[in-house]
Amino acid sequence: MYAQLVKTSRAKAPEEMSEQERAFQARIDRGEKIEPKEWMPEEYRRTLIRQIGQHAHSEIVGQLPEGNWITRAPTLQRKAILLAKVQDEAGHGLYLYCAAETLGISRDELIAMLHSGKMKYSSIFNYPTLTWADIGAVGWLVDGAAIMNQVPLQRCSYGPYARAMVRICKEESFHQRQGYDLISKMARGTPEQKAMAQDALNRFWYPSLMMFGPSDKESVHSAQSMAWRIKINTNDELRQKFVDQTVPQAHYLGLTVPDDKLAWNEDKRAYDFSEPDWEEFYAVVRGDGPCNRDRLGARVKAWEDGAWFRDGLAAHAAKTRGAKMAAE
Ligand code: BYC
Repeated sequence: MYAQLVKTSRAKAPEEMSEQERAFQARIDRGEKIEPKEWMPEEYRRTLIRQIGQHAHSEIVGQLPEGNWITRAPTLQRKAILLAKVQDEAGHGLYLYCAAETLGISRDELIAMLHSGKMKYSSIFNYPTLTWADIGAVGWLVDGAAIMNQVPLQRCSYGPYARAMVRICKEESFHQRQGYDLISKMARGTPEQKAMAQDALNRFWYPSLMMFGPSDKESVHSAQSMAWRIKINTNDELRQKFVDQTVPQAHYLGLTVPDDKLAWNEDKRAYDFSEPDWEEFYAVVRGDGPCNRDRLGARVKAWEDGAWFRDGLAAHAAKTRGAKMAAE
């Protein structure tokens, strides 16, 4: 069902397309939405399964670094907020798995591919949350980067994905706001709290920049995905927007972005900044990040521990169906 795509850094040219593919591309160019039962090129379908599946997995795995802090939240209010946020992320995973299922793949298949390492999830969740300030940094930076990437996806060409994004983006903005609120309390707190906020920014800055994917010249899928409006912006465009939005927030909080080369460039009316360490990025994506084994191990264990419950649900559904049929 899912296969690794042929690596290509360019979009298919019109002369390489069949008549049907040209008509499909014309629909996309007119801004029409593609719906599940309509004809689509096989590669379009597979690209969507890859991206939506990876996005869904990111939401589910993304619960782990924050879930880790629910029992240690410093106040009842912070605990309630964090609980709501982590619960939202489970919901986002569900909308996205449902959107992927409209493309003819089951949730079980997607989850099996996550567990076997065949499908990815966002690199960011392979970094640990070491202190309470990290929960602020995750909301401020990680959710901030996520929104930057997801707002344009509300306009993507595939109807179910675009519609799922509308609700997800609304919830993500609450997530980002709570992170900013948390980190500002820390940044304006005691010297020790401010130091924790700075340390969290130091550790999460570059991993957050990596969330947008490799630089445009290394991005294998961007050209074709943008032609199909599965992606609306390039990785570098969104990374730049994120830096431009976040640096003034850091200044306002009295925190220092850990980048000696960071400077406002009046000509381009945007910041110049250092690229993340791409070797580290690829190592994390390959499975060699600080927490990859723990994260995947936790997901696999949760799946195995929940087998009795899924079996119970399936047995109950079969019984109810049987009773209904007998009554008809
Ligand atoms: N991490 O050709 P490229 C959240 C892979 S969750 C891992 O540029 P593409 C949240 C990429 O898959 C936010 N892998 O790819 C949840 C490809 O490998 P394959 C998640 C990455 O797809 C809980 C290769 O590198 N958001 O918000 O055109 C708590 C080449 O890359 C990453 C989404 O998933 C990465 N960061 O562009 C808090 C958004 N980047 O598949 C928050 C939807 C790249 O060929 N996804 N790779 O083996 C997208 O917008 C795009 O898929 C990406 C990558 C921009 C991420």
